[in-house]
Amino acid sequence: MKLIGSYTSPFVRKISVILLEKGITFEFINELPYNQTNGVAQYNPLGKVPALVTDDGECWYDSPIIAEYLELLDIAPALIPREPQAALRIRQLEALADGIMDAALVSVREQTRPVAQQSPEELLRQREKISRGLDALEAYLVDGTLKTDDVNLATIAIACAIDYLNFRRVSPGWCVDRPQLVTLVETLFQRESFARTEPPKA
Ligand SMILES: N[C@@H](CCC(=O)N[C@@H](CS)C(=O)NCC(=O)O)C(=O)O
Repeated sequence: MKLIGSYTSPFVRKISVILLEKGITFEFINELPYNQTNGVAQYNPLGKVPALVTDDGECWYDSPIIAEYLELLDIAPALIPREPQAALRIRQLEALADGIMDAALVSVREQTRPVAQQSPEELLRQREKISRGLDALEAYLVDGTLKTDDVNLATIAIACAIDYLNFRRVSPGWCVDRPQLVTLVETLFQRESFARTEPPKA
């Protein structure tokens, strides 16, 4: 299997962690999707990473679809429950974490523009999405929908999203008043799959 991605993408990290947790061997093809010339479009017409190429040459994108594909291989540990309603809940929480990644990514891209062209309103809009998303996740931990020692698709996505906030210094105060979320991600960060996929220090 080949994973096409970049080492700093939280979406790619989510898939790398899943592959490592399931013990699936893969080759990492490093592509930088924001570079003027890159090879991503041959795997995903949208030019986004991650993309996964199977040993049969089939190509899968984007990250929730890749996660679903990997789950269909039926390799332990299961990261999505079998019961449809419970599975839907986990996928919705994954979508929430992915949305936090999207908002962080938009903020980072906005801040790469010359200061005079940056939109403070847009940056605020994205910060508010992140803040509401994190509050919702904390509430799911408080009401028991999620547990701080769960290892599943949702918690993996959440930890990847939060470590991307740390890495890019977006919403640096995210941990204030969100103690359950802090415990969840600190627990996950101790796993080998997270240690091995830490984004490179700049
Ligand atoms: N919904 C997609 C989002 C992937 C995504 O936005 N990837 C970024 C890197 S973190 C990318 O490749 N961006 C390139 C672009 O937008 O042109 C997924 O879950 O795979």
